[in-house]
Order: sequence, then structure tokens, then C-alpha cells
Amino acid sequence: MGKTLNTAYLLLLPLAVAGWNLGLPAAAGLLLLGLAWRWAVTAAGLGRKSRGAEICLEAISASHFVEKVRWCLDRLGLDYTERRAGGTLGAVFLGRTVPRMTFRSGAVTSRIGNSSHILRYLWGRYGHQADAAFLEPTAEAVALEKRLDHYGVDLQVWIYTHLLPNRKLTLHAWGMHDPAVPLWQRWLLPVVFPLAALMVRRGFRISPASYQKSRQRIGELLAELDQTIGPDAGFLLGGESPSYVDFTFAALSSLWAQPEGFALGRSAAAIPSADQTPEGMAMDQAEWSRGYPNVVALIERLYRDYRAPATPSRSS
Ligand SMILES: N[C@@H](CCC(=O)N[C@@H](CS)C(=O)NCC(=O)O)C(=O)O
Repeated sequence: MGKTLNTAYLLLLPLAVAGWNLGLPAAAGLLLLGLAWRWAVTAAGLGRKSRGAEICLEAISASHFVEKVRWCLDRLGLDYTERRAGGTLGAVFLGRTVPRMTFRSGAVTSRIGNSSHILRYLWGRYGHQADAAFLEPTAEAVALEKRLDHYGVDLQVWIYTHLLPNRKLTLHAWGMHDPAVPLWQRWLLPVVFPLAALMVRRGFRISPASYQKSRQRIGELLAELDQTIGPDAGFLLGGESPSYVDFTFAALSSLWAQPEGFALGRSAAAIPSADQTPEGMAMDQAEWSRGYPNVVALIERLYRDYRAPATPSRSS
């Protein structure tokens, strides 16, 4: 809070200087005051014991990449807080993507973005514990995760092609009705919608051709995995228990498969309900559900049997 107030002071300073016609000595004095205030805020924090959860997951309401990390945090039974922002606001105005994880590391606070890097950190920190074996980044796991992350991007092109023409649905997906998103951001979303939609179209190069290409790649991957999984809904890397790659696949697929238990029910409202789904989107969903029954069975199995925390909540 102290830092936010100080930043606001420093940003507003030029307006005050111009508005009150202050001269150079007064302007320099006010600037020094702001910098001293900033230092005082930092100094007051030194040596102070931090409170609250050690891990904070920065998120938006409907993000399949956030769900990938959230799932692994939940499986580890870690105590964390989730801070949800309005969709695209962070990317458009701050240049950051979600998931992003902030955590205490010794006396300092550290931060990592990008889901696969976050999972590598969790493996490094918790991998020695028996219940973290699912996070092991074997060469096979990492190679498949990379392909799945590309699938996640194809799904972004797919969903935005269907959602962006519908302002109401897009704003809903960006968290306009999500009480966990700060109110000022929920007010801001409709105002910046044209700019945000333009940036998303540009960022993902949304066009009829890119949609067709993404849709085709999604279908090809689903067909291949449907064969690997087989009729018994076996795990992607074989074996008796799922790995983070299975959780990644189910989490990313949640955009189209819409399984029960997404985010353990904490964020369900942001995905369009069946009666609001645009027609083309519903047709693709029906085609994939019908065409790849082993995939659907695995996603359902993973959400039903493995989405809940494996161990009681513990602090990190
Ligand atoms: N490669 C990144 C992709 C993350 C990504 O695309 N995140 C989207 C949400 S799914 C995002 O940050 N959107 C910007 C925003 O809504 O602020 C990862 O694996 O974390």
C-alpha cells in the first residue's frame, strides 16, 4: 500500500508542478521528498517478519495455463493465495502474462512467469518429497509438455476466434462478473475493450487462416493422444499414476472440454455456459468430444480422481 501511494505521488508530481506553477527549487524539493518517502517505505520493511501465505499465484478468471499451475500447487497441498486480475489488462498495460508466481525465498520475494518454468521451480523446491514425484521433468515429460503448451496456444487462437466477436461473452471471460477481480478493473474492462481486443487479435494473429490451422493442429494432436490413451483412459506417459503432463493436458483442454471441477469450482463462472456458447465453438466442441472419446475419458478421470489436493494443505 505504501509503495502504491508513493508511486501515485511520483506520477502526479509533474501535474502538481505544472498546475501550481512551481519553480525548479520547489519541484526538486517535492521530488526529493517522494524519493525519501520511497526509501522510508523500503527501510520500514527491512527485518519485518512477513505475514500471510508464502506463495501468491497471479491469475485471470479463465486461464487454462493458470489452471495447469494451480492444479500442481493443489496436488502438492501448498497453502497459497490467488490474485486475480481482469483478463488482458496485465498483458496489454504491463506486458506480463499469467500464471505468474510470487514466493518468499529466504529474506526476499521472488517471482517467476511462464507455467513450465514455474513447474521446474516447484520440482526443484519440493521434488525431494514423496508426493511431488508427479512433477519429475524427465526428457519425455518435458518434450510432451512443450507440444502441449503449443496446443494451449492453438486453443487460445481457437477460443478467441469464437469469443471476440461477442463483446459480452469476452468481457465475462475476462472476469467482468468475477468478484475476485478488483472492482476498478471490472469497470475498466469495458472501457478498454476495443484496444484489448485489437491487441489480442494482433498478438495471436487471429484470422480465418490461423483459425483453420490451429483447429487442424488441435485435431491432429487429439487424434494422436486418443490412440496413446486407449480405451482404458491410461496416462499419457504410461504407468499407474498421472504426472504433471497429464494435469497439463487436462488443464489446457478445459477450454473446450469444460470438465466439472475446473479450478475446483473457484473460477467456473468465466467460461461461457452451454446455452451461451457461440454456435461454431459448440460445433467444434461436439466434434472433438465425439471424435476423441479416450481423450474425454482421461480428462474426466483426471478431474474426478486427481484434481483435489493429494495431501492436506501445508504451508510452503
Ligand atoms: N507460455 C505462457 C502462456 C501464458 C498465457 O498465454 N497466458 C495468458 C492467459 S491463458 C495471459 O497471460 N493473458 C494475458 C492476460 O490476460 O493478462 C505460460 O505457459 O504461462
